[in-house]
Amino acid sequence: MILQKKFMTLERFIYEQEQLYPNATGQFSGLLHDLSLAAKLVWREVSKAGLVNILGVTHKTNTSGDVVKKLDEFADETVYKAMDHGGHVCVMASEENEDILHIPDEYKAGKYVLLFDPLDGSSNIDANITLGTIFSIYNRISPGGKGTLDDCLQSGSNQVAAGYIIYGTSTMFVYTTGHGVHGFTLDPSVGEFLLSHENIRIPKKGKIYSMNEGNYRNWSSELQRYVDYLKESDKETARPYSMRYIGTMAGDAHRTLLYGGIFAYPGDKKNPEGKLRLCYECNPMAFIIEQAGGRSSNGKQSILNVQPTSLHQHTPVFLGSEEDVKLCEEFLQGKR
Ligand code: P6P
Repeated sequence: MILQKKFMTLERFIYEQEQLYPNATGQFSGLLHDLSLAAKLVWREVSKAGLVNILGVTHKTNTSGDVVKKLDEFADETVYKAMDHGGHVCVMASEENEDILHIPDEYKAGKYVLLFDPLDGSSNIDANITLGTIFSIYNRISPGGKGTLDDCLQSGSNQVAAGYIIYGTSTMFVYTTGHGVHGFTLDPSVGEFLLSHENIRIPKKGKIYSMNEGNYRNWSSELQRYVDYLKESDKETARPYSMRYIGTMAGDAHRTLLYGGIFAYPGDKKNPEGKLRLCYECNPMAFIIEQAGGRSSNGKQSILNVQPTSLHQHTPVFLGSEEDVKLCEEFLQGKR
């Protein structure tokens, strides 16, 4: 067994980060603790999904028209119940629920706002392919009492933290509070997330592109030209690129964060705004990628500068290595 250089648990890391803020009340640390507990509870079910009657569908569809799987519903309820009584948040919003989620009257409302996609990639559940939970944390902007829709419709640049839990070959908790990106790997034998990827930096340029080419015929000619360019041979620019795509944004974005390259879910002629949700998927992932030295875009500007107007709105999303996303934008804007 290779012992960690520094045996640092997520709990200890959160505590040490809090010491950097003399005026910290501990609410933010408490929020992250509760979120890490929720992550372990979801992991416990995800890791044995094939053994219990939790696979399959609920015969419901969510706001985005996705079929709701039993594990989706379990993850959604687990995150909400882990977060609703700690006094850290004043309101929540989930990709699985049409409206904002209020804190029960019997509990204190806190100063933070939590948006989450409880189980990203649920179309992959029955095939045992990587899944994720994605979250964004904001300061409340409403004066007090119950949180409001406006608390949830803040631009991504207002995020105070963002992260994801990825349920893959191992389970990792990856997050940023605006001071770099750090990854913690779950050690099931002790039930702790241990620091395994301190201060993750994305390569400036990669050689992997990650998008669903099944939609190629519906893409703009500019995007088609960009993808065709990546497939041409040119040693100087390390082309052709390899294509990797698992259909779980958390998994594809995590690989892009570590290996570099570009992940995209573009708009197309049928769905000009694409499929991915601005508030639950694109904002948190854009914050993480930019904090790791990468770049995000909706084709025109950083995802973080888009002002949400509705909870479940979609956005085209391009994110990854700075040089790769910049080149993609040049093609999209007709400059190449
Ligand atoms: P497609 C999963 O359902 C998801 O919301 C994202 O996690 C993923 O990137 C995308 O949809 C996959 O969509 O159309 O390629 O199957």
